[in-house]
Amino acid sequence: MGEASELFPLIVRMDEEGELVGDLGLLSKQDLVDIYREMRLLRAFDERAWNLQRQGVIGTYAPYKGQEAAQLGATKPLHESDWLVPTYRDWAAGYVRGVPVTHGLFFSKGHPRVGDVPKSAKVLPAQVVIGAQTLHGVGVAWATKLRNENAATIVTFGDGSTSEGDVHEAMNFASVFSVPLIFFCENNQWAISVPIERQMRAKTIAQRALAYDMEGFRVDGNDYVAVYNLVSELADRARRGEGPFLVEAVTYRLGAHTTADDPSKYRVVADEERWAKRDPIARLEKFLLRESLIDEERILAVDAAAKEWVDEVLADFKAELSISSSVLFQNVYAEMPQSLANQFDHYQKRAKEVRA
Ligand SMILES: Cc1ncc(C[n+]2csc(CCOP(=O)(O)OP(=O)(O)O)c2C)c(N)n1
Ligand SMILES: [Mg+2]
Repeated sequence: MGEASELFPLIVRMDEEGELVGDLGLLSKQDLVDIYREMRLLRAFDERAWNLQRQGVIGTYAPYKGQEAAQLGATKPLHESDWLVPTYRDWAAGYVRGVPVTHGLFFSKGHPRVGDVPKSAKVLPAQVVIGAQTLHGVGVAWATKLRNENAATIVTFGDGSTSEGDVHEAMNFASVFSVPLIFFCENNQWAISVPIERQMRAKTIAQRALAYDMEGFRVDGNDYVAVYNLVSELADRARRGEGPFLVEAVTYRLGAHTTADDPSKYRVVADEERWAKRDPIARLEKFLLRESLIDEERILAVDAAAKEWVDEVLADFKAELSISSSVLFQNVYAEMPQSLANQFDHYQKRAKEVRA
């Protein structure tokens, strides 16, 4: 067998200097201006969420800082009929699909609102049991296949998740039943404090596709242009019945695992600095500046827009915090069974008594 690096070469279209080493494919220069702005807004939200935890407003939060190109590249090409099955770090991906970004904050508070994913979004609630969502992803994809829905499903998971049995079962099942699914691994190099080298002996995650007779791809996860074009092609192929596929998006968790973590205890600064240079937003900015698609004035305008947007989003969040806990009863079953309806009735009567 050849070396994994030869079998699964890293797909790059825009390098860390913002130089195009491939073409833009399906994207236009204007698309990149727009995506730069959106990533900056989402980055500002993520940074503010971190501060909110420090202020005691929310509980534990898992930042996606550094993984914006992977998450947006994985979801922007999807069609309305497609599904996303995400994790606790995929708030930027969910946002693209129509889930309010504030769900990340509700999630961190254990607030019932987080189970209230808009039905039109076709997104499952964020999974925190490592790897378990890959099985759900197979189920969703299989269901769309049985119903002839012409839909692709993308399930996101981390590098650490690939050590879980669930992920292997999901890949085997998906392959045996040829489901229209993209396994999208955000390899951010770390599973909390465990580096990828301690997670597996294999050189790449993509090469695991061979074991399931799937096509596997290794893409620069900090290169929006590369991720977008790859996922776009694979989602088309999945809808045509050619799935499943495995994508390893090579990226880096620029922040801590969560607000409860301190990476200075286990990471070296040189490594963090090396990856900071590969920041997906910085490389887009370099490209756009060089092409005169943005200028310093425009960058300042995006800064201001980001602050304004985050302020608005947080105002919505605060307004919705006091939502009635009755939503706890309402997002469990499609149709509430009688036993739960009885409990709901009892709860409402008691709530009224307590208020009186
Ligand atoms: C089944 C299970 N085991 C352990 C944990 C605790 N845990 C939470 S996050 C995490 C690391 C996951 O790493 P990775 O899959 O790389 O995702 P990342 O957090 O880097 O996005 C672990 C072990 C869990 N949530 N679920
Ligand atoms: Mg990880």
